Amino acid sequence: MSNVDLKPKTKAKPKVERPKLHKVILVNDDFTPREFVVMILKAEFRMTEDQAYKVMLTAHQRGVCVVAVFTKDVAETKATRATDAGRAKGYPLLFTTEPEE
Ligand code: TYC
Repeated sequence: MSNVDLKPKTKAKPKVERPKLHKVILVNDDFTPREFVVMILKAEFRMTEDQAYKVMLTAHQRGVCVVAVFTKDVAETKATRATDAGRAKGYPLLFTTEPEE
């Protein structure tokens, strides 16, 4: 029993970095109707009427509002889809993305 192996049977995993999340940002403009912005927020970002209205109003009053954070790919896809939905109606509605600090 003097030669019992007391070494741990599992190896410590080296820590890996979590991928950076990216913010989707709603930008205000003077032309897109409020109700249209709310509709897009509900459809593309699965928000409730109340959540969508608050985000729309914040962008309207302050110029921009963070909508949500996602992995880079998802953030860019959603921002593009939401922006394109506005363009399809002739509105200058804009969603941008930026990495979180
Ligand atoms: N400012 C727009 C209006 O008064 C509404 C609006 C809000 C548009 C937020 C874009 O990101 C936006 N009709």
